[in-house]
Amino acid sequence: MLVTETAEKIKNMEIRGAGRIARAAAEALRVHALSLETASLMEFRSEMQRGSDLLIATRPTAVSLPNAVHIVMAGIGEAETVAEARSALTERAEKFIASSRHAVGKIAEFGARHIRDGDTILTHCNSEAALSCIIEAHRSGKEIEVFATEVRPRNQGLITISTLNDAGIKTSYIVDSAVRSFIHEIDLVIVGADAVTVNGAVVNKIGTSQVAHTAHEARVNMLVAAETYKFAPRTIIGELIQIEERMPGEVLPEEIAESLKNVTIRNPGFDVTPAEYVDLIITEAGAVPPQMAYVIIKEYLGWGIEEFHKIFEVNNRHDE
Ligand code: RI2
Repeated sequence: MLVTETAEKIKNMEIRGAGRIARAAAEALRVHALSLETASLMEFRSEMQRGSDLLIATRPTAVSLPNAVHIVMAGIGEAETVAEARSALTERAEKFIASSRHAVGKIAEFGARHIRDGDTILTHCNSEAALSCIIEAHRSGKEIEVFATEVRPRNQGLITISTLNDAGIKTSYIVDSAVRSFIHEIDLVIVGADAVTVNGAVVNKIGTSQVAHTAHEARVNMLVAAETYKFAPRTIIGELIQIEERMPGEVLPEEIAESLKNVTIRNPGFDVTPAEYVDLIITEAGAVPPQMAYVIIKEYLGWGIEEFHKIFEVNNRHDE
């Protein structure tokens, strides 16, 4: 079953990157909807829900994942037959995947305009959206250079330098702790995002907030490239983004870790960069200051506070 396989691949990071996991989840739900053999709408609904829950549970931080699942699953809402539900779901999944790819293209176009000829850019982790801006600037003829971090412990920096190398962009590869040593050679920082909260804080790969703090201190601008489906609606009602803590084995080999009885290995995958360290968030809807996060959540994702009131009302009715 593709949903189980996809969930496993997202969990072990064979499929990774906030945008990619969102598209993979939408595709898994599409195939699942097509392959479910049942004439009962109730059974269809609950099987699709089971698949959705499985996908969402794989990685807790990237909000692109629940947002994609929610967008696709909303197709079941009005359906009166299995055939209607199936066709609405597949149509929504296809639309989401296409619009996600289109969004990255738009971000590339808008983001590249913020990169000047001669700029040296620093990026952290491996973000398709952030790299698309850099590659588009290079493609349009700007002479640019990039500094890319290693990104311990999973070393996503290796994917970044290989992509930049293939694009023919001059790149320096540095360890994460070398950012401050090189910040005076940097004109602009561009990173991606796993989630953007309603107050404009950016949740991204561990180390991003250190990069942002260093850039802020050195007065280097910081751009975040993030599709609108990376904004987190539930932060409107005070929910916090859960920071994924991954296995200690990613940091140290188990035999070493086990021999150090008094040592605990902590391995958070993400951190939070406050809005005041972010100059602009480049979305497919345009470049916006982080303070506009609520507008993006409401206008582009369709989640205003009214939506939550409606949900609360329905839940209260059920409780009575
Ligand atoms: P795009 C990644 O998470 C990184 O934190 C990256 O910055 C972010 O997703 C956004 O990536 P991970 O899956 O969607 O490597 O821009 O933990 O590709």
